[in-house]
Amino acid sequence: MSNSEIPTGLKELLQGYTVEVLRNRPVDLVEFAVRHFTQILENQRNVKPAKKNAAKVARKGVTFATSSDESAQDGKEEVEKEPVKNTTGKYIRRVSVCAEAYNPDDDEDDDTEPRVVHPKTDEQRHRLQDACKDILLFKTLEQEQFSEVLDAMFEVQVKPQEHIIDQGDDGDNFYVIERGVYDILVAKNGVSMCVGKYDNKGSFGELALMYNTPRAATIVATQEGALWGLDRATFHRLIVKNNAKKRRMYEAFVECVPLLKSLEPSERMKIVDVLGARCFKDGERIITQGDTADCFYIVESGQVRIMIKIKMKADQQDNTEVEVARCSRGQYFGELALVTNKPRAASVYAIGETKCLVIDIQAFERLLGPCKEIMKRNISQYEDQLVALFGSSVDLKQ
Ligand code: 1OR
Ligand code: 1OR
Repeated sequence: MSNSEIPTGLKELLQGYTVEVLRNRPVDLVEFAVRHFTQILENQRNVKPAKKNAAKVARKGVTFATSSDESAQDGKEEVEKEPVKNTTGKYIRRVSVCAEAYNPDDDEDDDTEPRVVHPKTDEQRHRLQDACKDILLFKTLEQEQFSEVLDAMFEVQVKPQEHIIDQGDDGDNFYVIERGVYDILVAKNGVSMCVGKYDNKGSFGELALMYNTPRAATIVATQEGALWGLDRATFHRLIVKNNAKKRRMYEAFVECVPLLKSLEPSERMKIVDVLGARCFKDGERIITQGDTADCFYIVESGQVRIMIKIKMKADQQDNTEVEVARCSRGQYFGELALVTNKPRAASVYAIGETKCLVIDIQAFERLLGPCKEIMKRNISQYEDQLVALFGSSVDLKQ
């Protein structure tokens, strides 16, 4: 039947696409297909002479360009102008930088770049190590890479009301907070809103460097403070390269996490880019009831026990911790305090050696919005479950 005949060239076209997919491992297959076939079309039509970077753009595949950056969607790429330092040491805006397709596997010439080292006193190094010990982006680095990161970091003193980052600017540095409180402001339709804050810990400024996009928010110090900066080139060489490894390691796992099923593959990969992995020993406390919350967890291996402090009315015995639930591979915990904006409602302990993926509150807000309905539905069952477990003779003790 002529209708079902395979058109000439179809097999080769699909094979070519498949080969490119296997080589580049793009997150978004459809977007990658559009780029791939557009490139073939352009080559066939020979519309314009091949641009120096055209092949590279097509090869890179995945793009996380923001919608404001139309040139990236056109597939254009401009030569990046190096940032220029002004007198205060802050990089001023480069003339024009387009968001380029992002592929953390792309090694470029990173290995030939000179290592940046900012010498530090023992006291400085001590403070730096302390500030960096819980930074999620550093949690999956090998020891050697982590040392290089520490070597490259430099101290920044901050004055009240100082803008560390301005939304829309090009990215210069990534920052780790040693101390100080910093407001996160996001402007939409000309109106700037405070959407959160960093309180003496955490890090910011990774997005523009990871995806080569304009700064997504403004960060303002509300008081005197201190930061540690990491330059763009070193961030690329160590963190972005490590993200390629992270993607390979966690791609299959995050696909199987029921909570994340409703997300697009590219959204799941953005979660992988910013998550950290933490290992806990048997019995180690991961969350303490009553604490302020700053992150969210997914169990990768092992198990956790959720314990609630209750006051039994019958015998007035205080502080009894009771197990109310367990989570194992693929399940999450620590969402309740983030969703309700309240202290941690339970303590969580590792059962055996346990590994969890950790996402900070800002990334949780930014990337897990679409999953919040599912979480809220499950949260509404917590109270019911408590009553079912213990009857009405218990009070939740904060
Ligand atoms: P950057 O390089 O884009 C601004 O520079 C930084 O602010 C950004 O990296 C993040 O590290 C940090 N949306 C976007 N960026 C945020 C957000 C955020 N919060 C912190 N940053 N949202 C707020 C979530 C509480 C979403 C707002 C809609
Ligand atoms: P969090 O941020 O409050 C403790 O930190 C976490 O334990 C909590 O988020 C949930 O993810 C998890 N009550 C309270 N927290 C629970 C419960 C729970 N189950 C799991 N978590 N239950 C009833 C008591 C009100 C569940 C009983 C099955």
